Amino acid sequence: MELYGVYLSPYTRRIAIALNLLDMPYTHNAVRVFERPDVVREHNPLTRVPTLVLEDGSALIESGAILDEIDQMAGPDRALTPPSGPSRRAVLQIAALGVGVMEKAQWAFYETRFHPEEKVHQPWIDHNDAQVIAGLEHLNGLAKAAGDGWMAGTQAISQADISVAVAHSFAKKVRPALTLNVPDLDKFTTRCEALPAFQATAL
Ligand SMILES: N[C@@H](CCC(=O)N[C@@H](CS)C(=O)NCC(=O)O)C(=O)O
Repeated sequence: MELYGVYLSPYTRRIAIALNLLDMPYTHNAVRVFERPDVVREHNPLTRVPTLVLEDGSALIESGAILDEIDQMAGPDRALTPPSGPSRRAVLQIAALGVGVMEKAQWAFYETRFHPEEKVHQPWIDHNDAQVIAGLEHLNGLAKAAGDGWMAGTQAISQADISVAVAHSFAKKVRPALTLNVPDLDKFTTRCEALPAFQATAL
């Protein structure tokens, strides 16, 4: 398998960490999609990462759909999102909060990255930043409730934990000026980032 995209992309990073946790070997193609769109377009008509190219040459796109397929390959006992029941809902909903934080931090970041100064709309940046802060504060409460356990109450690390920690680290990286008061989430993310599966994808 070949995973396209840099680890600064939180969507790419959550795929890489899932593959690492499941001991599924892959080659990492750290292509910068805005610099080499041709490399990505060859496999993904949308020219976006993550794109995961399988051994048979077929390409998977969209991180949620890719993770679903990875879980299918791993089987129900190892899947990072439980196949059914209340814990599946909990994992998916917490992971969705993480993905929402990723998107909002990305949009605030893109506003200055891709617009000339005179076209940057500060109220839109503020709108997204406020949602990043609200999302992370909510996740701080979940981290507090989880204590030394996992976010969705699972026995082992799940996709909820991966997506939350990746989102938090990404938000801190691309929105460094935000004032965040999330001590329990800080502790949780530090714990996740210390795991070998995360370390192998360091930002
Ligand atoms: N919803 C998509 C988001 C993917 C995404 O936004 N990727 C960014 C990099 S972080 C990208 O490829 N941007 C290039 C572009 O949109 O032109 C997913 O979860 O995979």
